[in-house]
Amino acid sequence: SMSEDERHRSDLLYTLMDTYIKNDVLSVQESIVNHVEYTIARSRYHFDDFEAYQATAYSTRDRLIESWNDTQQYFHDQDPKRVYYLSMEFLVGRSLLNALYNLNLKGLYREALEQLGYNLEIIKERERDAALGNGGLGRLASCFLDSMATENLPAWGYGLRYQYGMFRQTIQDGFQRENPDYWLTLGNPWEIERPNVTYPVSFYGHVSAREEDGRQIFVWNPAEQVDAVAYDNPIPGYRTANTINLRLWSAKPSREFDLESFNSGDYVASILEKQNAESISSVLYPDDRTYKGKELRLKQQHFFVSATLQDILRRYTAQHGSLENFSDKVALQLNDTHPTIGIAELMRLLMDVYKWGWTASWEATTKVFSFTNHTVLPEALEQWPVELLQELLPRHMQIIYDINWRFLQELRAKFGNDQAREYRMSIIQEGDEKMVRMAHLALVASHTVNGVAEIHSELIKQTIFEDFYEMYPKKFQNKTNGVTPRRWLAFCNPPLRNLINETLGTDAWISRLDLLEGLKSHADDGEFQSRWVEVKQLAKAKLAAKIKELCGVEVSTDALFDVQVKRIHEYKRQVLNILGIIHRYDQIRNMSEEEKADVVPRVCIIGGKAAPGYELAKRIIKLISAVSQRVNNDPAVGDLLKVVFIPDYNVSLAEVIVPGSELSQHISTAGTEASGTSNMKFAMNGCLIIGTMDGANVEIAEEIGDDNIFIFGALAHEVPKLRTERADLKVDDRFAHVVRLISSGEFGYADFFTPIVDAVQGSDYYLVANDFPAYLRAQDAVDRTYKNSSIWTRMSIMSVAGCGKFSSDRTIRQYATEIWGVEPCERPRPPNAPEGY
Ligand code: B1H
Ligand code: IMP
Repeated sequence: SMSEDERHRSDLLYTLMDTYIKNDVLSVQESIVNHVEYTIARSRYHFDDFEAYQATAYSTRDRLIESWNDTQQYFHDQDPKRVYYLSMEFLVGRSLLNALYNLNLKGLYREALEQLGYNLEIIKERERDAALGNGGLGRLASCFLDSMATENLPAWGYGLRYQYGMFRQTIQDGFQRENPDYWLTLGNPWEIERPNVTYPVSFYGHVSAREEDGRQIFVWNPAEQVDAVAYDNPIPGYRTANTINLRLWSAKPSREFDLESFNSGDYVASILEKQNAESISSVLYPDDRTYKGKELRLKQQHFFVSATLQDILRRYTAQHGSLENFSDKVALQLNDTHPTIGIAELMRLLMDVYKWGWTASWEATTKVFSFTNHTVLPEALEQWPVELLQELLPRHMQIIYDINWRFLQELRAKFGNDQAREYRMSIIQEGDEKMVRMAHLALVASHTVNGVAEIHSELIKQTIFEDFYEMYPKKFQNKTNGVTPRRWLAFCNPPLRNLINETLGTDAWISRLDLLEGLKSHADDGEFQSRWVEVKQLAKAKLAAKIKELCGVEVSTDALFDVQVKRIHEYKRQVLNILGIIHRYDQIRNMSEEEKADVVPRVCIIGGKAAPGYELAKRIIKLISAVSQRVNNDPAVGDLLKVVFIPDYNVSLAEVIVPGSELSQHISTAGTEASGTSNMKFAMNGCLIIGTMDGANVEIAEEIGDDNIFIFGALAHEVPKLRTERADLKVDDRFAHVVRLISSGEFGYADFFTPIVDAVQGSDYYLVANDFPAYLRAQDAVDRTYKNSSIWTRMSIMSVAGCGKFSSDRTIRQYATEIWGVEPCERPRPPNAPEGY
């Protein structure tokens, strides 16, 4: 029953928009050239590769916006239960090729650009990585977004729009230098600023109480207010019409100016002080897995969750008229404890703003939150001083005390009067400096807690969360991590993708990774094997060129490419790797020419960032550099061994390194690496793994078969005892010898390396000495196997064939059904959408 005018308007809009952007070469060219001229304001007759990249990105973004708008409209109309993934980190990497591939437009754009005189493969390199994360935890969040979009879940990600992402690492003289990553300087075509989506976020001040209708009402009178502005980043699913949203918050001076400071006379000083607000979202903390009690970090956390929850509540009430049924229709996932202050913030919003009582608020809060733990390392567990919380967020501190009081009541009801237990489990840690244990708050208020690999999920029940497991056994789950097979196989390794497509006769495996199993029956086929080897050689050549470009070292693609790339941390044991390399070097230089003829040549590739304040990790980088200097310039070694440290390891480098690797090292002390996700990426690309029985390695071995992986070392349950006995360990002679080479100055800088030497000779917390002989044995097995190309290649094929489980699509489906209770909501393809859209 539209009026005539309405129908006319609707017809007009339909004609204007019904086209969607046309999928023919000329239309794509038109769109790109239009953006050159009208968006970036360059001449269509002269634009360079970077400008071509920008215009192509804007053209792609137009399509994303169409799909984003229609998907959000569809979610609104269908009104399914929604899930929000709350994470302080999203390690996005580059977006151009990912978007074009997911939209199935890569070929079209390549052709359109080619006729204009540009090469897509070249211009895509001009995109800067969005590095809004540290490592595995942040990249996992980005893989999850890709899978949530692909699985058509009504989901959004929420995070912070840091102006400085993960620092850029350079190596000077073998030492790490940190350079700021001001990634937004040249603009970011992928984001849509929403100046009208803005929320005030408050800090400091005091709480007052008053009676209202016989109830106590608390009022927080904050002393500082900052605005959060939304930036939307469209996340397209793979070959679906759904595009979901990653909403990132940026801090801006509050629009409300507070009269007091402005009337105090110094206008300019007041403006400058307001400008400080922007610092809240300016920089990503680069401390991976170590908690530092920085006030600004807590401000970031509160800023992030407060804006997010206000946004979610606003959207909900706008659609439903009230908050009724809120907790049936919304799931909130906490990525580690970093957003845990959101529990107190939701309680505050429900009670103080929406005027709900405690019971209703608590019921809703505990129904919506679930929590993922990513580490058992004690130094990573977040604890905020009560004093700091009290000052920064007085109302939240009050709520946390109330939550704790009720929790302790529950504890007494269940276990009677058990002081020791209360002391251990309380959300407040007593002592000289009282602390709020964020993990305990998350555990009490979440309906589910999960670990990120089987072994890790078992360990948290036995160690850090033992008491909570006893109290709430049903809350505990496992969700083994996964990675998106789009970015990490299909898009980063086209030759392998094509070979798999041809062999399986379909590309359906790209969204149903279990289908890779079909490769098993080809594992022994000689002809297939030689094509497999060819594919790997292509990727090795690309990696070799990268190494030449970044390190200036010429490496032979006939050598075995052996890789360890990840954050530098003692628990990941880059030291075990480098000691093994020194041992190999020492052997080679003492060999006769005859013996040398038998050596499998190796290129040892190491990369990763050390947290700027982590001294020992920085010394490890210097040690690797020093060893590589020595080895690469020793004529007695030649091509038999090369050692390179690749600077500034990041997502887009990983996309070159992972396909080009043949052996990758995941050698953490058993029980320390919660999961690892690069292990999955390497295995998926036919790279064999040398690793310990830790994290997801355990499940990878199970899936691909333990004869297809090189496993060594102490087991997690043996580690505690080995630590107590470490002082009495009779260390292997070869271990003593290589350590002596370092301390005697063989690689220079003997004094500088002393803390490394002391760490492995002293308490050796990560049991490097214990695992050294087993590690060398495993490396021998690697060499022996590599000599038999057919066996090696078979193992490589079996690795890929067994990787089905490690798709983040599987992980996300499990979260959806076993934790969130959300279902797919697939937007139907528009009837007038062009072919392949
Ligand atoms: C992981 C972190 C982490 N675990 C604190 N914990 C951080 C902790 O900035 N912070 O304060 C940043 C990161 N990251 C990793 O998560 C695990 O070590 C990996 O084993 C795991 O694969 C990954 C994803 O689950
Ligand atoms: P893992 O710790 O080896 O499992 O690596 C996790 C993932 O984090 C890698 O596969 C990369 O995608 C990503 N990553 C990006 N930059 C870094 C970094 O500097 N250190 C570690 N991981 C990184």
